[in-house]
Amino acid sequence: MSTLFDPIRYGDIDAGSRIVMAPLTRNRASAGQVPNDLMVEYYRQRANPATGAGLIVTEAAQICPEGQGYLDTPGIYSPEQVAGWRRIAEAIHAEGGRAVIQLWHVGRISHVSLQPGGVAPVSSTARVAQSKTFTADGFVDCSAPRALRTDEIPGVVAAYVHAARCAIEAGFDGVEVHAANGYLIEQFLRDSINDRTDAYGGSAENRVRLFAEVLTAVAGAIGGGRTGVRISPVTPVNDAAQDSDAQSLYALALDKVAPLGLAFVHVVEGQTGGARDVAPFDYAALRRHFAGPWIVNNGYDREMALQAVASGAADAVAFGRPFIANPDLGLRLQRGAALNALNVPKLYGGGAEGYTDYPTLDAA
Ligand code: 8OZ
Repeated sequence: MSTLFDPIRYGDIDAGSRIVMAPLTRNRASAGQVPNDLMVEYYRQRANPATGAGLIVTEAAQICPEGQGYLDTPGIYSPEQVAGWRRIAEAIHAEGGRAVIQLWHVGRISHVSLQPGGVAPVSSTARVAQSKTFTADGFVDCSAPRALRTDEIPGVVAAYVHAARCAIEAGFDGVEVHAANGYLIEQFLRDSINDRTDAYGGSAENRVRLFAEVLTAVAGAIGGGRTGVRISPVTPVNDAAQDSDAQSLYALALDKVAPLGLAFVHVVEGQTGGARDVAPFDYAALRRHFAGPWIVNNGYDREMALQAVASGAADAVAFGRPFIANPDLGLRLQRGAALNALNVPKLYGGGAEGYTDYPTLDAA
């Protein structure tokens, strides 16, 4: 029987505990979407597996300029970005930690002001998302997208591969492909969004094609044991209405990637950052479609996390907002200590305040 505090192996990645730092968008990258010193310090504070996370999933990083949907999010495609991330990987490893970069393409959750040349963002569809994004002018409506042509899809897959290679070049232990939260891959998965008539739309078989092609290509480039994936089968965020049969869709998606021996599957249960019971879904049934480590996320407190791992319902638990406010969350969970409050106005953008200034137990 394992506990939350026991080591675990995710494919080729050995982690010191089953506590995972969830990917968290913080909008603090420098010009050129390059990671900076402040980000190095933020990750360093959370990287020691004895006090922080066993595995860090970094904030989502766009795989190409077109993949950006919010102001000041880091990229993982240019040499300058790789150099910035390398300092983060080194700091995490110096603490004994492990980390994967989350690979992100936002699809239609973007704005023309963030797109190269000010053109329309791309998606599975030309229908606009009824959602907001954050730009230099604050919160704005998402721009109307353009549906990707079939002959453009290999280029999107190639961008994921390039970004995955960049993550390894930067010294990361692997990547997590972001297939959740209403972004590009989910825009292809769900029949509530995908209105294509080509080989990437229509049947579930067709709608899981991009998911499977991206994971197959990334795993082929850097190894399945260094490739994880995050899914959110029923989240409604970013105007992702429910699929007509989410249970079958996500089972098929995992069946398609079963041969890859992925490092982990990371599941957001319910509405990302919100209600866990937003729509019925049998996560235990879905898990039977993946043989490897199963990371669960969304609103887990200490008791729920201890129980999830002790019962075997999950192999590991990812914490999001608790890790923002508590760099030593691992230690606090071991001791059952109180948690710091979240500085909500400083979540997205800004400097050190609400980012690297949360006290540890030792400092308190
Ligand atoms: C919050 C704000 C902006 C982006 C996600 C990458 O939901 C995000 C995100 C979260 O996956």
